[in-house]
Amino acid sequence: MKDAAPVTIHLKDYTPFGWQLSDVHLTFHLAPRSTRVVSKIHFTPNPEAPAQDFFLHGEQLTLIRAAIDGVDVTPEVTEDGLRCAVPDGPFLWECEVEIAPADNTALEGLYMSSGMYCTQCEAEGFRKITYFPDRPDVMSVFTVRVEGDLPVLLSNGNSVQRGDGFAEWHDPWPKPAYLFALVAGDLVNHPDSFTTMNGRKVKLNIWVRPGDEGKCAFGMEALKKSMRWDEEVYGREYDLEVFNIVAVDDFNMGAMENKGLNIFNSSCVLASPETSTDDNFERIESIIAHEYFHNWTGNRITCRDWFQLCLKEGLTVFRDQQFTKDIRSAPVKRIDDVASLRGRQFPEDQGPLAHPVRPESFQEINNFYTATVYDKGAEVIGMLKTLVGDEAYAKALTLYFDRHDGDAATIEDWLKVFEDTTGRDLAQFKRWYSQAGTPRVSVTEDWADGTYTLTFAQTTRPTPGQPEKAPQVIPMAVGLLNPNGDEVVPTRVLEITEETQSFRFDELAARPIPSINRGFSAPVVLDRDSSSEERAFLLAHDTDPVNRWEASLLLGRDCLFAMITENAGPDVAWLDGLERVLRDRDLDPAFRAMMMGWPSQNEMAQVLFERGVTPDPDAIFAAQETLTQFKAERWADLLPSLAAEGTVDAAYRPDADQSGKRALGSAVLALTTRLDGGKAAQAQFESADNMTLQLSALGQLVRVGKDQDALAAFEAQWCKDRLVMDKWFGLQVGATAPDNVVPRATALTQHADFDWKNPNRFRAVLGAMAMNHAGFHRKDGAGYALLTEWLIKLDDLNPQTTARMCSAFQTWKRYDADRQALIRVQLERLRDKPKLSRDTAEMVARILG
Ligand code: 0A1
Ligand code: ZN
Repeated sequence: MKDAAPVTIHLKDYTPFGWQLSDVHLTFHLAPRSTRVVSKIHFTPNPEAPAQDFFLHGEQLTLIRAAIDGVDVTPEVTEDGLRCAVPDGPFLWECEVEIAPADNTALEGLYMSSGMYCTQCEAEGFRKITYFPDRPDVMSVFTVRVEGDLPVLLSNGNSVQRGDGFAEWHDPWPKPAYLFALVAGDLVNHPDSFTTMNGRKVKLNIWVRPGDEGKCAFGMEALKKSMRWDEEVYGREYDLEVFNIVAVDDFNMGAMENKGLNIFNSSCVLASPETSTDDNFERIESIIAHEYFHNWTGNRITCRDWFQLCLKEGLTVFRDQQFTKDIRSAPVKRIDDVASLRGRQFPEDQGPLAHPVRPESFQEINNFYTATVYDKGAEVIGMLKTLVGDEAYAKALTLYFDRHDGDAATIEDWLKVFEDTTGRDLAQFKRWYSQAGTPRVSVTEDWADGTYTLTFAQTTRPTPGQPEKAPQVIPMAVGLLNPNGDEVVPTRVLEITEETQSFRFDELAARPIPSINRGFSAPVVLDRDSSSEERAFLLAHDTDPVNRWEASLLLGRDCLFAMITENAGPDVAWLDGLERVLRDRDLDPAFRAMMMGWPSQNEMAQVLFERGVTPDPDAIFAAQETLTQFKAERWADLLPSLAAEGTVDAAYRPDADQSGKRALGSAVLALTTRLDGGKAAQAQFESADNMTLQLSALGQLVRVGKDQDALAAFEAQWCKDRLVMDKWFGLQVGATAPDNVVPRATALTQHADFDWKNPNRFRAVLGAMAMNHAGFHRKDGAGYALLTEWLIKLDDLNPQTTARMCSAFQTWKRYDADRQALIRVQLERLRDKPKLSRDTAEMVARILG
């Protein structure tokens, strides 16, 4: 906690650290409130650094002793570190500190979760473990001795020695402190092994609390698939004798790629058919892959400073997306990723929290683990690959790994390997890293004498700190269809570089229908006045699955818009087009399930706002309800056969095939429930033998308010399973009618099992409330007040999770003056809280603007 004025750190101020660290030796004497950490580090002057004071980061540490070359010294200790006079040449630094992991509720540094010791050091948590140059460009070889009376004692790298009450680990790969990890506790192991492409046998372990060992098999298979995939697709081999994964219950994020010792939020690794949904399985698979892929993109090549975060995160997300496409359905995964980008990143990029993929300043780096850095960062890499082609991409990546292995690199280094392999000048492309905001591309067309011309005009609106924007390189994938629905010009990538630019297609027999931004080749907002006939045509004929889905989405938006603003009825032409898609048994059930979705309430609020109409959350909700009811009635005859297609008789498998079918089944159940008042849902709930079916049925019962018995039965069945109970807490707030949201969330915060210090449980209730659009934005402001009350409470204990959840308010300027006033009161109440954390203070200040 800081009372002093916030310090802003700038990318332009980067200077290297004055010393290099040849080796780091750490000894931990574990005790819940008095852990002693002894460090021995050899420092050598860094010839490339300017002269500077010797400063080591350190926070919330009690210094016991410090010595240089064996002689005790008395450094000047401040709130954020220590300064000390040091010799001109190399020297040995020795230091002992005391810390209290049991009192560490921020879950950063060394802390305790369900009786076990664990660490989280990214981004700047190592400084809460000992005094150290805690910055990613300071890399060193670590040897760690852990002493404690616990059965399992783990750290990074390879095991060197194990004895009674101690273990020693050595990691031969130089790494920054943020990749350090230690775990100690009473854990059980799910072991396996993997033989690498060069025939080296690697031990694999997933460590969990006793009782959870039955939930590791899926994660282990996902790990092995990831290891093989990275060898086959990127030529990357694993580089230690052992790869450990540990599941912990209290964790701020999803998981962490510590070298050789990945630590996971238990919700992101533990899975079983009875307790996890198909979506959980897919997410776990991709997170395991993500963390594993970091071993090369993040660990072997790390970031020079935290401004370069997208260097490892954008690339690793891109790689995990590729992996999921390869092992599941590529079109379905792409549509999922596009939907999530639009749902999470676009609001960020178009609101007060907008920042470049590579930010230029921050106060608290933890606030920049964002959808922009991760997901837009991945889109930028996808565009680069589209522009240079697959072969050049592969060559550039090989050069990247060869040239920068062992480096703390920058975005400049990354782009240079592409420039060197392709001869392209990427100066303009680099704007994707430096300019915030979603580019808007408007399209006009012209048709004369067999020549069809598309003209694109791009603009990006001002974002905080960036009033002016320059044109970006936009790879726009376009295909043309003739009026019969045949593809007359297959997908071609048009490279837009100017503010306004035209592209001609000659010798066409008839005026074509364009399919633009195929595969969502660029993360832009497309502005095009197309008729609903044309959209219906693309919905029926487009060969690009993303644009087929998009066509339906746009029709859905217009339909809801007219229903909300003009009291119009549902668009029957759209629904008939959709029905034809749903009836097409040649189409993947997962794709059809996606086509049954439509713009979320949150997305509709944005659409209304963009079109100059102040969104009324109740009206949006009401229109969605009317539309759902209408669909259910209109498709009543179709639903039974779709339900049959969505039924799986074989034993449960969480693969793409079965989960696609179940997704269709669950989309159908949502409509059936409108017709039978919940009968089918109740039957499914009672007979379900897996969590996917059980939870989708429970969701429908909650939706129609027939949930009392089912919720009680579910609680009785699962009260001992923390992760399943998170679903129980979340669903009854997330799926209920708007009026119930705040009363239910309030009641649940008083439930005996509402362990609010656990981030998963806190998010289950308050995150679900903030995501229930009409419930959160109720007119009297009770949703805003409840969230703020809890954020104020959590901030003292866990600033990181508090700050992340502030983004629930990021879209506040969309709403009417009354709601804005109510939100402002809450934001100011949060801002004025005594001892507000630096994390939350920065978020609130940015949102208030
Ligand atoms: N690097 C991890 C995510 C992560 C980031 C920060 C954390 O604590 C502040 C924890 C995890 C990843 O990308 O998976
Ligand atoms: Zn990551």
